[in-house]
Amino acid sequence: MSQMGDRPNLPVSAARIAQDIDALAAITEPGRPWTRRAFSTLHLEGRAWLTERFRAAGLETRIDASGNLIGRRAGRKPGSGTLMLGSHSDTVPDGGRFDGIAGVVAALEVARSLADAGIELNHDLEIVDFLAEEVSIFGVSCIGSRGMAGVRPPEWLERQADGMTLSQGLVAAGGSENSGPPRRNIKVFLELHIEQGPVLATEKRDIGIVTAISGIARIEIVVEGRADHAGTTPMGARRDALVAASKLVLGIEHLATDLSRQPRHFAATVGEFAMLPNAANVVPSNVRLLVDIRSELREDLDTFAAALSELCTSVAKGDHADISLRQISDAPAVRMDTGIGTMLAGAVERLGGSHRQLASGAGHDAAFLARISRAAMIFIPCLNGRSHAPEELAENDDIAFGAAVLFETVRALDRQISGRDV
Ligand code: HGY
Ligand code: MN
Ligand code: MN
Repeated sequence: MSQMGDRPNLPVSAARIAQDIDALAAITEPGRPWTRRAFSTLHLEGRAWLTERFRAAGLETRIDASGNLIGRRAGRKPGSGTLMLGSHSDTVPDGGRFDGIAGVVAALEVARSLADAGIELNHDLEIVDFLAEEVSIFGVSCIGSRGMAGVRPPEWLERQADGMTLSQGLVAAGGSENSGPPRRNIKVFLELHIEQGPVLATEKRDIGIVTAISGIARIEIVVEGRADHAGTTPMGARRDALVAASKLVLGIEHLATDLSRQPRHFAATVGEFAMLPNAANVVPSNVRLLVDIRSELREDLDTFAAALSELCTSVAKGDHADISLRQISDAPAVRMDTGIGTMLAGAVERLGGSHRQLASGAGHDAAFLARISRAAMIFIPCLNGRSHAPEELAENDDIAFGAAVLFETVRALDRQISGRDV
């Protein structure tokens, strides 16, 4: 964790970063710190606040067709292409103040600090708050960044939640159902994010240089049993959907624990679970589970998916349940740009910090930006590696140090990348 006292003055303002983090954290569902879900009025309120801060930094603001908030400053050499920095400001329910938000605020601080220093880049600069990076009410994630990359599945537009379709949600967020062609001419995308794991904090490193972002697949499982009277139905004559689903949950945990023992990242979680009719005196008739699967290697995901299908077949037979599986999303693992990773490491060293490489078990918008530009990420430590929980905590000095690394790297990239680079 950075000891700011023993370092040169950073080219960014830690105080401004702290103000922005606190101001956004105040925009949350009361009594549910911190909850600012995509497609909610609170998210729109947070967006309005960010828009004002982007404009105060001298950025032109717009919402693109995919619902992303973009602040732009034209470069000195038109046609040189865009250097883009950003992350997301939506949260999981009862989540943290820093997941995504630290990256948006750090990116904004880079834009402010460049202006303060009178530095005019050759390239256009864009600061982005991506729409719905977290698994949203529509059950899918990275909606804005997939749209920008031109890979948002068209069938997602009809997904329903809270009385609206995703298409309507996009329009309400200022976008449109037609995301348009993939963005072109983004030369580099950089994202700062909290690690959401324990490595940097344990090793007392300032920065993680992300090597790869795990693949993420999500599979919906529906278990159909039969509603019956809880008092009169003999135990041997039931088709209890909850008992069958519970065997699936334990089997999934067992399969994933086995696969996680290999020297590469693997995890699987049943994070959504709904049962019907959910009444004390009725044998459960239906359970819906959403399985979230993370793998650094495609073959591990395929191994897990095959074993999951066998597990469902055997539980269906043993528990007289009908079990159906449906793949909801399947994003492959993505490697980050090694050349830019080296530049980021150089910036850390020039600023007197320590760094190490690590893969990301968490998904990020950078995984989709990597399809249309060179992409790289840095992690900053978070307390005890906790995230997606109110206990999530990143030190402001660590965010500021990460913002300074981005500031130095943007300047180096601007000098290094000429118009002819791809
Ligand atoms: O779920 C994730 O990996 C990310 O935090 N959205
Ligand atoms: Mn995030
Ligand atoms: Mn998250």
